[in-house]
Amino acid sequence: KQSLIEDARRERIGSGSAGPSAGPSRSGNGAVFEEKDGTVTVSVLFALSNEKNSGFFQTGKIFETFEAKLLHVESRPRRKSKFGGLPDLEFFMSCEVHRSDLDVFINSLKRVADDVRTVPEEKAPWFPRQIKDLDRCNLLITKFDPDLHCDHPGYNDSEYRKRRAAISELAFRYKQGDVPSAAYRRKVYQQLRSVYPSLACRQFLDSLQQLEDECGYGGDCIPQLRDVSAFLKEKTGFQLRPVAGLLSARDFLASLAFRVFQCTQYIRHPSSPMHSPEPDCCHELLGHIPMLGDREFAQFSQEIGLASLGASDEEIEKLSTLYWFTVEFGLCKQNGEVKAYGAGLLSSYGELVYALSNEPKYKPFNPEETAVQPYQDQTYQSVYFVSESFEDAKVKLRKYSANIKRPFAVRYDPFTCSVEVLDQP
Ligand code: HBI
Ligand code: NLE
Ligand code: FE
Repeated sequence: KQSLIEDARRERIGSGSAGPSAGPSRSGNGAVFEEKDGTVTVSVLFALSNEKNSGFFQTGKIFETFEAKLLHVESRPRRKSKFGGLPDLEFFMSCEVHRSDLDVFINSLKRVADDVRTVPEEKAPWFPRQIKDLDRCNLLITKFDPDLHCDHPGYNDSEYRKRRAAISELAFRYKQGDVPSAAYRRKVYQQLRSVYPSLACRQFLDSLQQLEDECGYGGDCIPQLRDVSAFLKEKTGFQLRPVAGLLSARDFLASLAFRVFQCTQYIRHPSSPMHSPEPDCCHELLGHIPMLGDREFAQFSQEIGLASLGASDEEIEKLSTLYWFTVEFGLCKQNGEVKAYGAGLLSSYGELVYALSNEPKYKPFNPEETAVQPYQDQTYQSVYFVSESFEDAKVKLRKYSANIKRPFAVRYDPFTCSVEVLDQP
């Protein structure tokens, strides 16, 4: 898991949108170093002209002389001002050197390479600052990929796999602001609809009614992402964007900070209509959309997203567990009865009925405890967390988020759809 995240970071360093002449995205001077038993980790950027071909070997010699231990190397062509000739190369190298050698090491490099700069270590993982940065939040998890897993119900169904590949393609090409239009199909609606009045929370039922009146829910066609997105935008400012499959928790949660919900568009295999371990359009449309049409719940969702920006991997793990037991599988009290508000329940007839039967174990929602509750995503949950109300869950989550350690605070500016980063003294 760690290595995927690392890959993504590298990918981002390599694909910085500023173009090939700009340095890696984390540029700037004034190095911050990690100190370990007399050695320091330093990331250094420099350029080598192709006219003096020996530059590469000379820098290599310097690394050798100072016994610099290489940790990471990247190169890329640098745009040239003059016409013709091979482009200069720009290098990014991280290495460990002896603390006492550092200044001489850098000065030696300056004699053989151009534009030598040291770059600070990252204080926190990269995160999106603007809504269009979500185009780079696209790290997919291959967990439920029907092409790769022979226990997926669609594995032996080549028609199904072809259709999913086509739908994925649309999501890969999507850029923030595009208007998507993949066709939906439907199956599960009537069966779930019949049990909602007794098992779903009030907010869900209100929203669903509006979606039936205004968005074609319950009709002959599966509603289009575009129409549902416009509906939500009006109700709570949430908008939808298509995604090809399961995203990394970090990228998925980051979108929520911008009131953007990443929606899968393929449908579950017809052999298992009443439960699917992976999200699909039934899950998004029936489980998530009605809840995101509720103002209080929309705010709750965005707050989880904001808390995730730049958080450590351990905190992301906890936040995604919280998300799991609230947004996906949450129960809440209403007029003395327990009702479902979690999307994973509201889109699975099988689990919805199970969760509100006498069988499963209930625990009161309490973020510290909920965040570390182990869970699995293959079949029904063995425990559900019940909150007193949404308001109560929101207040508790806010208190929990305030305790997450980050070297900065974030604030969402709805006018520019951007996150402001406020450095903490
Ligand atoms: N990706 N597309 C998609 N949909 C999800 O619901 C989703 C995801 N990635 C991660 C994830 N959910 C869970 O880890 C949450 O608990 C964050
Ligand atoms: N189990 C849910 C369903 O069948 O709709 C999907 C859960 C996705 C996390
Ligand atoms: Fe979901």
